[in-house]
Formats: sequence, C-alpha cells, structure tokens
Amino acid sequence: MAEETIFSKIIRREIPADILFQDELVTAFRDISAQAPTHILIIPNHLIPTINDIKASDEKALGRMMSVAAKLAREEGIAEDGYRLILNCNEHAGQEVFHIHMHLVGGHSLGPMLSKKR
Ligand code: DGP
Repeated sequence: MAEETIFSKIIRREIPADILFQDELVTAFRDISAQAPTHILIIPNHLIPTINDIKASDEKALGRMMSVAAKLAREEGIAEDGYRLILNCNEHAGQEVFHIHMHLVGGHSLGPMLSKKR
C-alpha cells in the first residue's frame, strides 16, 4: 500500500489549501510555492504515487485532470497566451510529493522547456 501524502489531507480538507476545483475524481489547488503568476496543482482524488503506477482504471481521473486544466486556464485568463502542464516522475524529474500532480503554470512567458544544465 502506498503511503498517503499531504495531498490526501488537502483533498479531505483536513489542512488548508486554496482549492479552486473539486469533483468526485480530481482536486485543484494553488501551489504553496508558486513559480509563475498562475501555478495550480491538479491531482486525482485517489492516491497514485507516480506516473509509473498508473493503471487503466485511472484513465478517467487522468483525463479529467486535463479537462480541468483547460477550464482553469480559461478562468485564470491565460488560455490564449498559453501555459505549460508539467508532470514530474521520480528523482531525475525532481518529484517531491508522491501523489501524482499536474502543475499548471502560466501568466508570463515561460522560457525554454528544459534547462540545459546537467
Ligand atoms: P513536485 O516537485 O512536482 O513533486 O512538486 C510538488 C509541489 O507541491 C511543489 O511545487 C510544492 C507543492 N506543495 C508541497 N506541499 C504543499 C502543500 O502543503 N500545499 C500546497 N498548496 N502545495 C504544496
């Protein structure tokens, strides 16, 4: 059994978060350490630790994460100028919280997709 993270407590509203959207499948809230004018995390309500753990039965929630990202981008007024959706998996990508989350970032020009540093 995968261990719950702080995100499960946010989903259950046991700890505070700026929740922008929640339905039976996903929850979206502002990132606590925003790296762009808009920085929202969109997560499945059930625990999937990493992208490597995705099963076919998760596809409905994962699809909902995408449509909620598009809806929130429109609501934030960044849809036309553009934005980036980021999913980090494990150490090389810098994943810190082991409950899948999609970062929705935008609000200014985001620069190159990847750092050239290695
Ligand atoms: P990642 O590196 O992809 O695992 O990103 C984790 C993100 O989660 C990071 O941008 C900060 C955010 N985060 C961590 N803990 C909390 C929290 O308690 N509340 C909120 N709103 N965001 C959090």
